Amino acid sequence: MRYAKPETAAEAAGLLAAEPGVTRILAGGTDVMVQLKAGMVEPDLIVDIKHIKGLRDITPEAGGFRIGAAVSGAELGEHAGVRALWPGVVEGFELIGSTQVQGRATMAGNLCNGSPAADAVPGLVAAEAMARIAGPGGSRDCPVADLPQGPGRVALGKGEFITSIFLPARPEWSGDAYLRFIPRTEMDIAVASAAVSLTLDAEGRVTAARVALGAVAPTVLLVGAAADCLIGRTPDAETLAALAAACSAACNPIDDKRGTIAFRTEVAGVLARRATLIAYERAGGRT
Ligand SMILES: Cc1cc2nc3c(=O)[nH]c(=O)nc-3n(C[C@@H](O)[C@@H](O)[C@H](O)COP(=O)(O)OP(=O)(O)OC[C@H]3O[C@@H](n4cnc5c(N)ncnc54)[C@H](O)[C@@H]3O)c2cc1C
Repeated sequence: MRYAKPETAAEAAGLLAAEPGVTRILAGGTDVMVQLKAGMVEPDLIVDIKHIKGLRDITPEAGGFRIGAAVSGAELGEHAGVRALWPGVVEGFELIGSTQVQGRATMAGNLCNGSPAADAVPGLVAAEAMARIAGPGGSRDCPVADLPQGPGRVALGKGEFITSIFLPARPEWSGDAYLRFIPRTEMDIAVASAAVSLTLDAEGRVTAARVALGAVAPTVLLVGAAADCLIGRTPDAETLAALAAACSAACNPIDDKRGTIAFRTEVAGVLARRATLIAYERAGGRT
């Protein structure tokens, strides 16, 4: 197993593209080191991206923020600007692991590990976040929502890796929120989760909405039918019941010791309803 510490994205992409064997990116290492130790993977080449210029930066851009792929949960959580603009994205990422894990784990790593239960991903999808991807052919931008392909699989080509994630600007009267259900209070994997991002008009009616669910299908689900229930309305009981039903209808979960299909399906709707109310309040709406 070889270890490389490139200083540019082009160098990293070149190394990854040229390696015929198994490659892994080392960002925070909170998944990859665990997998190595457990013998789940034995890469021929590990490419550490933490030394590439700019990958540890959080940069204001076009009213939003560009977050380098090596920025940790702790670094993001301490950034007042991102926290104020996208509190739901930050709270999803901050639920990951412990203080130690937060000091290392990255959002791009959480996304690229490909877990259907990854806590950072629903918030990013609800936020319409864009991933900037470097590869042997240069750089491209892709919606985060289009990357997950199934457990352990993401839509990245040979030699490609994420260099940053862009969280866009948002209009006045906007808010987002993320909630998950776990059987204990921390250090567990989501049994179901929901992220909601809303924009309101001056009367408190929803003008734009995105609802994303985690852990209830092979990939994160963007539930357009749930968002449609909110448009033009305030989150009254009838609207929230319709939203919860749309979320439950979209679920296609597994049945395992941590949650049955029926439980996950029900809880996804409950979480989406509750996250909607939090996002609504953060957007300045009054319930
Ligand atoms: C004790 C513990 C508790 C945890 N709790 C949770 C939890 O509650 N919720 C949760 O969602 N997760 C949890 N996790 C997993 C979480 O820490 C990881 O998913 C983390 O976010 C991955 O980021 P990383 O930077 O550590 O990735 P790494 O481990 O460095 O990499 C993970 C994978 O992503 C790939 N990768 C990394 N960065 C990139 C990139 N920029 N471009 C392309 N591919 C890339 C790597 O090749 C590798 O396959 C936990 C882990 C531990 C050890």
